[in-house]
Amino acid sequence: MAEIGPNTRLRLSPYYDATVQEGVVAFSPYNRMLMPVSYGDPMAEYDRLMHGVAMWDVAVQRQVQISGSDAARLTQVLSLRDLSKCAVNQGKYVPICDHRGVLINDPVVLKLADDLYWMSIADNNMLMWARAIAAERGFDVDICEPDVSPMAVQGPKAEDVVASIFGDWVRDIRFFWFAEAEINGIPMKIARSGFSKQGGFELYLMDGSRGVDLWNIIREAGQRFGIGPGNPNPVERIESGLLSYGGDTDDETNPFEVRLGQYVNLDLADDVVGIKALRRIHADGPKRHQLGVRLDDWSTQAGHATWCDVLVDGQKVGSMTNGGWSPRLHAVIGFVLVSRTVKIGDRVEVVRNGEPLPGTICDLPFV
Ligand code: THG
Repeated sequence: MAEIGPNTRLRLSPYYDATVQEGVVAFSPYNRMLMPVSYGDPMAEYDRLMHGVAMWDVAVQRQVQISGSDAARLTQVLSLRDLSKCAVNQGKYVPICDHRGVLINDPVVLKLADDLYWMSIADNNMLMWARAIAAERGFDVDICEPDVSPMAVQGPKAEDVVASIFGDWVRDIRFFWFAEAEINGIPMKIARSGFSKQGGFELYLMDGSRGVDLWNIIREAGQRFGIGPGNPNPVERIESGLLSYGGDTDDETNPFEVRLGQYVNLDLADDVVGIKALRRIHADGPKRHQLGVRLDDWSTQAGHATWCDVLVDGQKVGSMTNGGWSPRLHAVIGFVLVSRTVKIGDRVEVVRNGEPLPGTICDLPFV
């Protein structure tokens, strides 16, 4: 097998050796790191998430830490969602836009203290962005990427696994809230969150030298619940309607196009980056929208497809940004980003490997 590194531009996850031990067979680049995306048996990985419990190396979900007397101000200036009611130990899913109103990230923002925030980011350089905006505004903040590496434990049995290690108190953590925890001297935050709709927790490991130790503790405790490795599941998240920034968005996408309008507060102060552009876009009405597509040919069980042209009467109206076989719906399904003229129920063709495949536009989420 080819080796990776040593390389200062491609950082390794603290769970890397453990995932190799588990038999990882594919990675995807994300935030100058590698995210495991397959352990070689997609159906088993899907089943564990749906019916059991899976553990994911999501250390690529890096944290941008903002501290200092202007930390709350900067975090709000970067965020299109009102954070004034976000409590200490609470997280919020937040769209971040550039000055054009184009989505440039959709992190989970965690408030650790009145003057200390983490943005748990998707794949884009938000450290640089936060520093640039802070400097332009003259804010008194410190911004860094701390030694924090999330691991997700997801699925209907995730709570039992996490409670068996840390105690029953974790069952009381509310959705998107978090608490401090420790096991065998390994410091972390435990949040009820994760990139699936099957429930579970994210453990924000706060000591990168203990990654394999933490992996093994979860692995052993999860044994009797049938735990196994997995990753943010490419089909479950489509079935559930979860957006992948960069996967389903391009360099023109605004939050209203991709169903994030509910997280945008247009009455935020004018100094929020992108707010003025978003007010205009909202008034004019966005040009595209994200919907679902369900292909007719149920035998098309080919692998995952990305950014396929979507045609109506032979004319391109947008793209299927991501699609694949859904075991729950017994069909190939996908997200489409298409012109506003395309409506639910419309018949379209999705061009996959040069072949136009007929399908029907539908509402989201699929389930
Ligand atoms: N967890 C953490 N960091 C992350 C992700 C994560 N960083 C990268 C990426 N994922 C950020 N994007 C998302 C997208 C969706 C959700 C979380 C992060 C999510 N959405 C729920 C939904 O849409 O139903 C809940 C949103 C809400 O209503 O609050 O969970 O997964 N740490």
